This record gives sequence, C-alpha cells and structure tokens, in this order.
Amino acid sequence: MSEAVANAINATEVGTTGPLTAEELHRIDAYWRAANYLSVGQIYLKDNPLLERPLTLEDVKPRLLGHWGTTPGLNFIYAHLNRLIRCRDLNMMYIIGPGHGGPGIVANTYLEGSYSEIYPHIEQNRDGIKRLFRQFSWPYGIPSHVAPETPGSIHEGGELGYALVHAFGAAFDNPDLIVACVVGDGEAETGPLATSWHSNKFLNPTTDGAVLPILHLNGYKIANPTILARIPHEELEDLMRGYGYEPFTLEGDDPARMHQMAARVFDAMFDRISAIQKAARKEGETQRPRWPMLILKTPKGWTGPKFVDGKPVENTWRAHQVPFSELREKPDHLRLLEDWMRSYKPEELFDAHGAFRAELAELAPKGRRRMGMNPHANGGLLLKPLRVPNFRDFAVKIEKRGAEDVESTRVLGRLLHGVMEANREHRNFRVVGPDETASNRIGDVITGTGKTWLSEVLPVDENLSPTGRVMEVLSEHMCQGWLEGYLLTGRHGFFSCYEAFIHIVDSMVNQHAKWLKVTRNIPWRKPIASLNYLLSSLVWRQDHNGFSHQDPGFIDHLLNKKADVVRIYLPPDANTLLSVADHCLRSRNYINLIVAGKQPAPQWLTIDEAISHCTTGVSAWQWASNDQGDPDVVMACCGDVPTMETLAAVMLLRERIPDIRVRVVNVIDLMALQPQSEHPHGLSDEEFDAIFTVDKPVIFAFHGYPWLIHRLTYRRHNHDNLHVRGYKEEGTTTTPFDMCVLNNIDRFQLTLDAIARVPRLVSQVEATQQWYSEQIQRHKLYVAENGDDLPEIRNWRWQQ
Ligand SMILES: Cc1ncc(C[n+]2csc(CCOP(=O)(O)OP(=O)(O)O)c2C)c(N)n1
Ligand SMILES: [Mg+2]
Repeated sequence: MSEAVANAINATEVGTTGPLTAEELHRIDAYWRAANYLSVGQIYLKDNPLLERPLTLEDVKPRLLGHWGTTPGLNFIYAHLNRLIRCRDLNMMYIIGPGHGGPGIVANTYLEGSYSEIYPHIEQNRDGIKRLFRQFSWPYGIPSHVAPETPGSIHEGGELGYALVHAFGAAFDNPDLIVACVVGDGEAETGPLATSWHSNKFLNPTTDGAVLPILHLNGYKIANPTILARIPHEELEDLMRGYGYEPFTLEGDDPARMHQMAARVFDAMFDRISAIQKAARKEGETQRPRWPMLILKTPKGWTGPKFVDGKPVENTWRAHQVPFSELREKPDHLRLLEDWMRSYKPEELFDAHGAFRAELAELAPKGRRRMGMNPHANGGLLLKPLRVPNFRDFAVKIEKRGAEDVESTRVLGRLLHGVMEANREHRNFRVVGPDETASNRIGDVITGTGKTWLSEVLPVDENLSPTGRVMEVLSEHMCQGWLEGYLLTGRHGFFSCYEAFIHIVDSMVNQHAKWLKVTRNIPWRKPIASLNYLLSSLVWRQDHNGFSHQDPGFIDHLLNKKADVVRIYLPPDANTLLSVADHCLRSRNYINLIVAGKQPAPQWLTIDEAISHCTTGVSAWQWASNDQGDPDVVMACCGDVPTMETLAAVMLLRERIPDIRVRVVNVIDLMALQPQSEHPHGLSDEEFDAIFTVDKPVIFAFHGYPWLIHRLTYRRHNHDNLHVRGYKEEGTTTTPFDMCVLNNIDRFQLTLDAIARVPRLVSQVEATQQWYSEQIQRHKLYVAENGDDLPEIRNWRWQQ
C-alpha cells in the first residue's frame, strides 16, 4: 500500500469507534456546534442571541456581511486542536489563511474565555453574546476578517496568500511552538502561498518549532472551483510529497465519523511531529525530515443550508459569503435562518443565563495554552531588546572629506555581524534576503552564523548551515512573510533587497503597515520590533543590469502609509548609514526604509557629524557652504549619488562664479521635509525656512522620482523656488555618470540650474547654457567611444 493510501482516512471506511469515547465525541461535537452557532449569529443577528423567542426581522442585522463558507471547517479544526493541546500540553498557535473566516476565530476565542478576558464587556452570558453578535461587521465594531483585534492572531487575513509563510516565520527559533496553519484551497493558488511550501527546507527540527499545514480543500473560492480540488487526489498528494511533506487526508461530511477520524489523524500527525523532533533533538538525526501536512476535504459551508431558493448552497461556491439574505423580501428566508441556527441546538450549549455550559467549556485549554492567549501571538509581550554593539566602533575614519571611496553597505555588514554575534545566545535576530546578501555587500553578517540550509550541500557550497541565521531564498514574498511572522512573534530582523524588486512585496507591506497602524490603538497588543529594509543596488548604479533594475518607487509607495508607521532614510555615506541603522534596529512598531548604495563612493561625515546630522534629519553642511547666512542659491541633495553630483556642481559653480554664495543642504530623513502637522519628524516652518530660506532658489537633487519632493514640500513657504531633479524613468545599461545625464541630475545640469535661477547672474545664463551643451557633448562622445566616463568624472574628488 502506498504511503498516500495508508494516510488517507475516508469517511466510508471507518466506523464511529475510537479513539473518542461516546461522551468525548458528543462533547467535541457540541463544542463545534457552539462555535458554528456563534459564527452564524455574528453574521446575522443583532438581538435574540439565544433564540429564546421566535426569530423576527427586528432581530436580524440590516446589512448582512461576512463569510460563512470557510468557517465551519476552521471551527472543526479549532475544536480538534484544542483537544490535542489539552491531551499533549502543547504550545500552539493557529493561523488561518482564509482570514475571512474571522467569525469562527472570534467565536472560538469567546468559547475558550480569551475574548472576554481581553474585552470584558463581551461577557460570558446572554448580554455578552448579544454584544459579540452586534459588534461583528458593525460600524466601528470589529472587522469580518482576522485582524489585530482578534485574540490569538498574528495575521491580517484579508489579503490571501501569506498564512503559511507567516506560520514558518513564527516557528523559527521557537523550538517549543507548534503553528497550525490553515491554507485555503483558493489561497493556495496565489504566488506567495505556492512558494511558501518550500519553507520546510529552512526549518530546523532541533532549534525551530513545527508547522502543521492544513490544506482546507472545501472545493471552492468565491465563484469558482479551486484547482487543487479538481485534480485527481493522487496528483494533489504527489504535489505535496513533491514539496517534501507527508500528506495525510481527512475527507467526509458526516460529523460523528469526521470527529473520530479527525482525532485519529491529528493524533497520527502529532505523533509524527514528536518523532521527528525526538529523532533530531535526542538521536542526532540530521536528514531533512518529511513533516506531516493535512488535506482536509469537507464541504464549503458545511452544516449550513443545503438549498436556498431551489439552488444548492452547501458544498458549493454559493456558501462563500452570506448564504442567503433578502430576509425582508422573502419570509421563508427568516424561517430558514431560524431552522439553521436551531439545528445547532443552542439550548444544549448555553445555560439559562447564556453562559457556555461548564462541561463543554472545560474542553478548552487553560490560561496561556488557549490559542487566543498564546503569548507568541502578541509578540511584544515576549520581545527582548536587541543588543546592538556601539556603532561608533565600525565608523569610517575621515582624514579628508571625499578623499577615499568606501562601500557603505559593507560597513553596515560589519555592524550587522556584530548584532548577530551579540544576540547569538538569544537567537532572536535574523537577516533575510532574496539571494542578495553578498551582492548588496553586507555579506560579513554571514560570517560565524552561515546561511540557513537543510537541503543537500555540495563541496562547492559556502556557508550553508542548518543553524544559519541569514536566510536567503529567491522569493521576496517569502523573505517578507518570514520576517513578518518572526517580528510579530516578538523577535528582530533585517531585510536587504535590490531597490527595483522590493516592489514585489508592495502589497504585503501594505498589510503589515495596516497591522501596525491598528495595533497602535489596541492597548493589549504590545509594540513589536520594526520591519527594517535596506535597499541597495540602486537606480543610479546598475552598470550591467540596466533599465529592468532601475526603479526607486518603493519610497513613493511607502510614503502613502500612515505617518506614524513609516520612516524613510537616505544616508549619503557609511557613517550616516551606521547611525541610521542603529536607530532603526532599536526602534519599535515602524517600517524603516534605508536606501543606501553599495558601490565604492566618497565619504563625507565623521561619525560625530553623522550622528548629529541624523538627529536633525536635514542640515546645512557648513564645510561645503560659503553662504555666510545669505546664500544666492541653496543646493539641496538627498541620496548618495545626488549628494556627490551636488558637491561636484558646487565646485563647478565656484570655478565659474567665484563670488557665488552657496549653501549645501543634505536631507537624510525624507519625512523631515513634511510639515510637522503631517509627520512627527517634520521640521517646523521656522526650522525649514531657516535652512531652505523663504526666497532663494533651491536646486534639489533627489535619489528618486522628483515629484515626490514637491509632494512633501508643497505647503512650505519657499515651494515656488524649489526645483527638483531626480530619476525620470530614463534608464539603460550605461555608465554611472551617463545615468545622471540622461535624467538631468548631473553636475553640469545642476550648475546650469543654479546659475539660471539666481537673479543677479542673469547675464551669465547664455554662456553657461553654451558651456553645458559642450560638456554634455564631450561626455556623450567620450562615453560612446570609450565605454566609460570621462577621466575627470571618474577621478573627481571634492576640493575645499
Ligand atoms: C490576494 C487576494 N485576492 C483576492 C481576494 C478576494 N477573495 C476573498 S476570499 C476569496 C476566495 C478564497 O477561497 P479559499 O482560499 O478557497 O477560501 P475558502 O474557500 O476557505 O473561503 C477571494 C478570491 C483576496 N482576499 N485576496
Ligand atoms: Mg476554498
């Protein structure tokens, strides 16, 4: 018999005998019925919560919102996981991919008592149930999906695809934790979910916890069948086996049989998990294990109405949301609802006061073993501060400004290595990246720890290790999802990525930003470590990759998020990068974006100057300025390449106009440009005016799309005088300086811009335009002929 068949347990093959006694079977079924009853009640009712009188239209909500179809399956699993937690004293979390099954998790956390403990007004009685029903999908009540408000969830379940990757992120470095994770069969069609199965190649059975994937094969999505439900079952099991799992199948629709079989299958799977962990932890087994996973095949909308208006509903896509509405128009629908809810026998489930009957309530685990109360699902409770070594020890010495080139990210890599070492004992810091850790030149972080790898290793490989703490996989989705799961369960991390490709996770970042925003107003959710990005391999230096790798738009994307969640830094050199990184690694509840180049580049600030520059976020660089408080022009810059071009333009300006008074301003914290009313980092108008003046031209060279600077500053006094140069989607495979020329952010252009905008230099403009054309022509010819930048550009150095 094949392993697949051996693991398949089919409703028709097994009777109702064992492992549950008749009493246990009755009680677990009652528990499930209670959860289903409370789920339907949340979707439909605002009054008469225990059906103590005949249902009337007044009891029904005016707007029927929610998702029924997935919920009975989720509730079924919850009841059985509770049994396992109690029998085996397990430390378990529950992540549901079909997060639209929110009413099920609310119902279960209510039944186990977590909900009332966190929200005391939702009492364990008739009034409490009424409030529980009313608040669901009600204006200013609770969302219909699992969300930060939901006890036990680390998962904003509205956007499908991230459940499994979150589950693995939670399990890493939590050897005692088991994360049960439901994957919707529709959700399984998404890109992120499809790749997430591979997370099992990164899970160490000794030092990490276990993930139990449960593929919820209810057959349908919103309006269509699912792919996985319509391929031969063997093919599906082969697929899972191909991903490296040992698939178990549980199929049926008869509740009594299903409870017996579920008890048996879950026991078998948890025996497997224990055996795998024991083999690795006690017997030194080093082979990558085949972890169990469950294919749970039950009808969508199980136990709900079978037919509505003559059409089949249970076990079809019609069960997805609210199986029937039009209660006001169609009197038989009211009856249908009452019959459906009474089929769960509420009078057997709740006592005369509406409290869940004690003999059923005791099926739930106790205290922190309840899945709604597992502290890992409120990671801030467990968060230990990250130990960050003194970043000054990693500083670049500045003998002469701009004299020596350094790869800034390489310096950061040394700091990250220090962080990794300092927290080795706590095992609470990981670095993720899509195969770019070395390419982004932070590779020093790998030294000593290695890169997580539990698959085959060949002699040619370097630094792969089952205990590695740097995680590389060519999936930005997995990097993002693992890190989110890791942070949400109370640990720290860092994500380095090519600038252009971070867009792949735009949508995931949206969801994480929403989570952080909402948790700000939930007192019981404790702050978690920030999500830190380093974007390198930047738009300006894609010498061999070209246009496909040129896109600085992630900054624009993040800027749409709530001001109290997002921070964006563009350090112009290594010392500022160190100071920014130190700040980000220690911070809480933010999304920190650091944009920094990896190519050898001039260094400007001593470490003390860097710290004070980072503290204000924007400052005039006195050493590069000669304005004596009254500039002709402000030359502003943000980003490493724009900073270099600006300083080169300042030298050209002085050559051409010896008495020109220039103020050089560098912006490292983009948010400082916004008004104070919009962002906590925003400069006051007085501070802004003191730096940018109220009436002098400002030539602003920006790393990203230029209109972003206008968006940030449009309310500032001197906005009409602000002229921004940045990336305007002119890219190709060309020399570094030619990229600047193509986008008009080069030193010649900035010089021309400055002279053209200073009123007293009007007589110089024509000659400067002529000069500009000559320089550009010279540059173009040289580049075309020699394939490299002019020597004076390549060898340029800052001179005081
Ligand atoms: C990324 C994403 N795309 C589309 C949707 C809209 N949507 C909500 S539920 C759903 C169907 C989900 O089907 P499945 O995963 O099988 O869940 P279940 O059957 O358990 O409800 C879709 C397409 C979404 N929430 N997220
Ligand atoms: Mg489905």
